Amino acid sequence: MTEKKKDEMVIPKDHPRHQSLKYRHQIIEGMKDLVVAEAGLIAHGRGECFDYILGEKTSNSAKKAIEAAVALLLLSEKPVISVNGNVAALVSKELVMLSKTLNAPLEINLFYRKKGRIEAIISVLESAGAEKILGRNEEIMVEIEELSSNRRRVDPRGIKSADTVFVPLEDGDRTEALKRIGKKVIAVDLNPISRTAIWADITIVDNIIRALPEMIKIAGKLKSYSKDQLNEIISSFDNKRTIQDALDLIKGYIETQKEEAFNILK
Ligand code: PTJ
Repeated sequence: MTEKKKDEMVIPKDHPRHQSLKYRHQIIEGMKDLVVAEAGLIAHGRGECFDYILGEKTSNSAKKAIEAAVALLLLSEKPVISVNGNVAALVSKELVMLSKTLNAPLEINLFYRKKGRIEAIISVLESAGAEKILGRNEEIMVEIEELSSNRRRVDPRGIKSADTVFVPLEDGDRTEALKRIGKKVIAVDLNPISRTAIWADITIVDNIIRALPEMIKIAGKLKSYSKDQLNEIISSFDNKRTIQDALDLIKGYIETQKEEAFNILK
């Protein structure tokens, strides 16, 4: 983001929703720069809403999912990290760091393929230190037939031949399609009952903004683990439990907030 743009969006540090407003502005600026699709603003708003009712922090259950996700990525022969506009705008540096730590390439894969978006995202990732970015060369792209959206166009060196695909926040049809063609899927999604969340092998119900730094931290730790230790983490993980925990958390949060609200309203 340029200095001028930063000045335009000064948010007082003591504002109670400073962090949230900061990321909103990143998404808005990202949209002006073509990094983020117009619909990305709506997706972000939906995410904010779920984050709010999850208490805006990484739950212990999400931490377990993060650990399992990192273990699976470390054990995979050909892991790949899929990048869309929202994640590029919000966590580009973290994407690059995670990609380097796990030796998993970044592949740009978009739902809305407006002209200029791929180039805009490449520019953001390169500024964040990315050296190799897949999904940029239209001539070599192939299709996943099981998928009808724009996301069917994938890089033969990346998603097409990967055994594990990490899909940070996105629409649901791709996870289903990837599962049908035998891929392992790890997703980050604040909505625990989205199709992505339900279909993924490992669902991290958390904000991408908190989940990626945590993944980088855990990757640093698990890199020295043996295959047996990593397998042990995966076999003791239960994704159904993760979804259940997130829904319980939401129920509990709403109950507490209801009590507090009615204390004021009475
Ligand atoms: O850049 P493109 O063209 O590939 O398009 C990206 C978007 C996000 C616009 C596209 O994939 C889309 O429309 O997604 P959906 O169907 O709106 O789904 C987005 C999901 O991500 C929803 O379940 C949101 O709750 C969730 N979400 C939004 N922001 C975050 C999030 N999950 C985690 N962290 C967030 N910050």
